[in-house]
Amino acid sequence: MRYQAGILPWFPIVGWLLTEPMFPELNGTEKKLTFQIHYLTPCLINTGAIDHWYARKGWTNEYLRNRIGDQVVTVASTPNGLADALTLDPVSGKEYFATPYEKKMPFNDFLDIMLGKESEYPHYASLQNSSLITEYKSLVEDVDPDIPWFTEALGREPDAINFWFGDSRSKTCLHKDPYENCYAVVRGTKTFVLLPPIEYYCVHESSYPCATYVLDANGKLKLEPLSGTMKTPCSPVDPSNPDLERFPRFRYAKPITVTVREGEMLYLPAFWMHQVAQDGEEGVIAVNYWYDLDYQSILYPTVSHLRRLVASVLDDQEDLGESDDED
Ligand SMILES: O=C(O)CCC(=O)C(=O)O
Repeated sequence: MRYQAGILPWFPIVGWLLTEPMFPELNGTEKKLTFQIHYLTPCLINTGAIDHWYARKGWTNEYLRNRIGDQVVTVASTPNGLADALTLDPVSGKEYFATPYEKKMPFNDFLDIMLGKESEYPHYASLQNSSLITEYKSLVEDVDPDIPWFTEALGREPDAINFWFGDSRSKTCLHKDPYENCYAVVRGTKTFVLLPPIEYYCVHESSYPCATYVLDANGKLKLEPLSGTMKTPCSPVDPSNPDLERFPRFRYAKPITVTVREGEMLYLPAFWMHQVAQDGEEGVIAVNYWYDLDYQSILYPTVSHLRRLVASVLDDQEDLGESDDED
């Protein structure tokens, strides 16, 4: 884990002081993990947590083709590889929160693209909504049904298990989720840029009208505004290359860059903002477990309050304070 911020290295010390009296029955590693969950800091687990998964060695291209090659899967496609992102429509000159074109294709054709076959647009198998259990259910036995120590610590089962397969042309824009996230990389490398919820002020979130990509008569992607939909809150900042003239509040942010390599897992607490890039010669495969947020805990009201405070000091952003959409 490479820290760009100065605050996180202190957390283990504070964590040790707090967990020592609180969890006397746990050993050192368990204490650290328990602290991470209770005190909401990300944690890179690089101690072979998923080495026992069949997927680690077994998900070769040949195996994937045999198992799911003929299956039709949903693949997200946008001209610039950014999905659910603030996008300038070149036709109207307006900015939209743009969702991707969802293409249905045999997994074999998608895999060919991941292995280098030319395609006009980036392709990313990033369906979510528990995609491992729906579209990729033939692979479900190859990973654990949950992360046992995490299930035990939270006292509940995962809400969703997602399968991700993409390449360096696709990137996930800065956003946050109301989920506790255990994110395991099976092939390639993912790079997360992280910001804690307290830095929400810095990311210039605003509400934008929605549009989605569709195919025009020539098979080209074009943006189609979605009429009658609510505006969607979204941050326009690229935290790995911020434009501080346009987004001056980002100068107060202390982004943390975490590289998650093959066989490693990132615990990403709920509401931490994250941008995700990826790199790998034969594409990048990951499986993640989303655990529902404990809405009874202090976290949800605290983050909502922070959001309202920020909205109240920025005169043009009252609607953000009213929004309950935490994505
Ligand atoms: O891997 C990605 O591209 C995005 C992952 C993500 O945003 C998440 O797990 O919440």
